[in-house]
Formats: sequence, structure tokens, C-alpha cells
Amino acid sequence: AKTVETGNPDVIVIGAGVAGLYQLHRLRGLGLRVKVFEAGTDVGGTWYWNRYPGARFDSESWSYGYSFSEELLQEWEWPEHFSAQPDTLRYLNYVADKFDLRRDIRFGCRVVAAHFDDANDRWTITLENGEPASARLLITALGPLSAYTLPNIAGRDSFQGQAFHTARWPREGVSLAGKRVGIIGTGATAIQCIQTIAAEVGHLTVFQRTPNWAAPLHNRRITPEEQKKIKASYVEIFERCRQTSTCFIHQTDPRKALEVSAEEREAFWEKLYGEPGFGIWVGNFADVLTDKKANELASAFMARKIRERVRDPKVADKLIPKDHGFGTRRLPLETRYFEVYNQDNVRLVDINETPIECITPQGIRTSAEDFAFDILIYATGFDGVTGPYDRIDIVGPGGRRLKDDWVGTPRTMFGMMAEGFPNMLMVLGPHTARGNIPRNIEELVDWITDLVKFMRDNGLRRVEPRVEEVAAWVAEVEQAVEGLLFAEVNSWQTGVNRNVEGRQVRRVLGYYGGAVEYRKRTGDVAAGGYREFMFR
Ligand code: NA7
Repeated sequence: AKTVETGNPDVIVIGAGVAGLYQLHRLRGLGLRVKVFEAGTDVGGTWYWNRYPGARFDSESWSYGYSFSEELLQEWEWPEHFSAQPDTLRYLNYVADKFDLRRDIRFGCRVVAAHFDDANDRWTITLENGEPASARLLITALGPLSAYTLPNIAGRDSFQGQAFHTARWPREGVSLAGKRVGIIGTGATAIQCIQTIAAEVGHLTVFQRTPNWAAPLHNRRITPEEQKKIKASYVEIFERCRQTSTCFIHQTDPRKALEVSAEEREAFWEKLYGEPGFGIWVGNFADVLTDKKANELASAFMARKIRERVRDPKVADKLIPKDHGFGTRRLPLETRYFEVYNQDNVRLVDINETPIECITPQGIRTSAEDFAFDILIYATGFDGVTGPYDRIDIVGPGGRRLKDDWVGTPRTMFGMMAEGFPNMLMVLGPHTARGNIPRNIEELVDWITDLVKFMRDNGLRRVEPRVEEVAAWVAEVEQAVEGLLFAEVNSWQTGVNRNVEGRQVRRVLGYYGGAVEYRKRTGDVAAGGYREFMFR
């Protein structure tokens, strides 16, 4: 990678993924000097790191790309309705080249600390090699799922075969053909990985702690006619995304599962099950994610599908979640995932029945037996949303540490600024609306860019949210999850990661009042001259 001088930037951005790239582009448009620091050796963020077999969109490709450049929209062609990671990475490289972004990005350097100089209103960051850089404004584009976590299992380092976390899959790839492979985890990542490698490996053992509900992706290639149609409809596609609360193209159905007839319910669920994408999750009946009874019915429908697809009833039963209802965790989308368990070379091990005791030089020992593997895959997930912040020593005025502040529910304004941390702006921090992430990112970056412009135009050098406004926003954030079934379930979305000390308590980490409301609230504050913030 080309080395870029640290220089004397107006703004430091951490991260060159979907968020950091667009933030750089927008700030340049204001004529500001920007330096981006990126841990990876190239652009892409999530799509740079997650190279495991089968990694792909669960959002429609044509609703996922940047919307800011009509030229880019017309030039780029997604090959599939739900494109694979190599294509997304190719896309982000294309964007970086087209807008000449690389010259302001320094690759291969992890930011380990960021300290605020209260007297001079400046942030100084420190890189892993000890090198400092400083700027008035700090923008974090860290990604909500970049801090990967490994299980704390005794003997983890003693394994003598190859072992990888899915988020650190080697660039050069891994030869899986004929190998004995073990995989820990059954989240969205594991499901994509398992269904992709099952046919190629010699033998696959899946260690499952919690099964997840999963629905068919129904991916296929985009035909030339569809390509033309997509390119002609981008205005409508993005307008549709703006109207939904998750920024996906799927809109919640106004009907309630409990108010329609059993036939109508069944027919609708069959239809959704047969359609591509997240419709069955975020375009379902209005009460499925809020009403226990409605949710139980939807779960029963999904359980029946699993039983139809898995031959061995005992295995099917293990694959059916019992501890959480359909859609209360981020719904993995799959392609013949359940059928994998009909293959002779695949075995499901329920580690609630036979817990993993340790990792051995040869493989894994459970309470019941010893497994030997050539390759061990950790699809064990991430310390979500706040994890990437915890890994940087962020210190504000008076020695206030963000990590200590965020032991409980973070205190933010719109999830874009943290209380007590002036001049630090977060793209996709906690308490922003989330769903189709690039759509959220574009709006957040635009809002942040407007604020930076406002400061520049008015000669302001310091911004922070008013404490009482933060309190009001946090109260609103906590109120917004009331009645939502997902809030009562452990997952990265509720901030629980059993592999991370202190992360066993559920927290509210997003704004779940919907993107439409979020857009209105943040827009009103900007239009009103940012009275919720203090400036100097
Ligand atoms: P997830 O969804 O957090 O899944 C992690 C999986 O790993 C999940 O099945 C976990 O079981 C399992 N896990 C984690 N630690 C352990 C230990 N110690 N022992 C056994 N099993 C373990 O992460 P993904 O990467 O799949 O998906 C993250 C997001 O990326 C996804 O939501 C999409 O938005 C894209 P558990 O459920 O904790 O019992």
C-alpha cells in the first residue's frame, strides 16, 4: 500500500469502509484536508476483512450501493441480486479509484488511542507504532461489526491445524477440499459459510450452541434486461428505501397476523418464504415482531419448514430455536442451509448436550468425545456496536474515558456524538437508526458533513451535545424499544457477547423508532441551527 503522510489535516477519519470512504469524499467537497487511517491494507472495511467462503449481501445489491453519484450508479453492474463479497470489495475499490480516494488514506495502521486536548480543542490519535497525528475534528467510521471475538475455550492456542475467525479469513484463501473441518457458531456468518463449504470439505462438524431461525435468500444472477431496468429505476428504489423504517425495500405489512384468518396468514407466509431477501423479516405482518402470540405462530410456521427440509427429525429438532422467537435476532438468509444436514459428511453437535471441554492439538474435545480436524473455523461473531470503540483508548476532557462511560447504555446525541467528547463524530455509532447499512451511512455522513460545514462557515472550533439533550435522546431511545420482542433476547444487537468480560448485560444500542423518524429528528435539529449542541 502507498504510504500517505500524516500531514496536518483538518479532520481525521478512522476507517476506510463504506462509511469512511464516503465521509472522505464529502469532506473533500467542502475543501477540507482529510486524513483517513485504516487498519487493513486496502479499502473495504467489513468487505475487506470478511472473506470467508459464502460471504455475501442479504440486502438486494441494487439497494446497497452508494446513491450519491448518478454516474457511479449507471456505470456499476452488480452481477447478482445478492452479490458475493468479492464483488462488493471490487465495487468499493472501484469507488475509491473513481473518486481518487486512496491518496488521503493511510493503510495498515491501527489507531489505538485518541485523546482530546481541552485547551486547544484538538484530537490527537496514536497509531499502533506509536506515531501520533492530530486534527480539530475526529470522525469514527469504525463499523458496528469490526471487533471480532474468539471463544474463551481452554487450549485454544494448542490446536496444530489451521484455525481462522471468519473475519480474518486469509486473503490467499484456504484449501478445504477433502479436509476435516470443524466450525463453531451458527449465526448469519456460519450459515453462509457452512452451506458453501459443505460440499467441498471431506467432513464438516458444526458445533451449535444456539440455533437461529433462517429464511431462504432466493439469490440469482441479474439478467441484462433486469440490469437495464434497475439502472432506470434507481430514483424509485432509493425513494422506496427512504419510506421504510429499516431502509430496505421491504415495507411492514399493515395487517396483523392475529387479525387475519388462518388461511390468509398461511398464504402470506408461504408467499414471503418463496420471495427473495428480508421481506419475511421486515415486511411481515405488523405484529410479528411485537406480539408474543403472533410471533409464536410465525415461529411455528418456520419450524415446520425446517422439519420439511431436514430428513432426520432429531437433527431438525436441534436446528429449531427454542429460546427466542422468529426474527428477534438478526435473521440469517440461507441457500439450502438446512439440506446440508442431510449430507453424510456433515454432523451437527449440540454443545448444550455435550459441551466443549477444550481445544486439543488435534481438534475439539466435548464431554462425549474427541474430534480431530485439519481446519477449525471460528464463526463466533463480534463485540457489536461498542466493541470497536472499546478497543481504542478514547479520552475526553478531564480524563473521561469513553470505555468507562459506555459500560452501561451509551450516552449519545443521535448516536453521532457522545456526551463529554467534543469534536468527535461517529458514523453509525450506538443509537443511530440501522437496517440497510449503506443507506443509514449516507444519511449520517451527510448530516455530519452539514454540521462540519456549519462550524466552518461560522468560525466555530468546538461542538458537543448539551447534557440535557443527551438525556432526552437516551430516554427516547430506550422508550423506542419498549414492546419490541428482540429487546428481550441476547444477541449482538442487544450488546451481549458471552466471550467478552462485562458484556453479559443487555443494552439498547440502536434507535428503533425507525429511519423515517430518525431522519425527521436529525433533520429538524440541523434546520433549527443545532440548538441542542453547544459551540465555541
Ligand atoms: P453472530 O450472529 O453473533 O453469531 C455468532 C455465533 O457464534 C453464534 O451462533 C454464537 O452462539 C456462536 N458462539 C460465539 N461464542 C461461542 C462459544 N464460546 N461457544 C460456542 N458458540 C459460540 O455473528 P455472525 O458473524 O454470524 O453475524 C454477525 C452479523 O454479521 C450478522 O448479524 C449480520 O448482520 C452480519 P450463541 O448464539 O451466542 O449461543
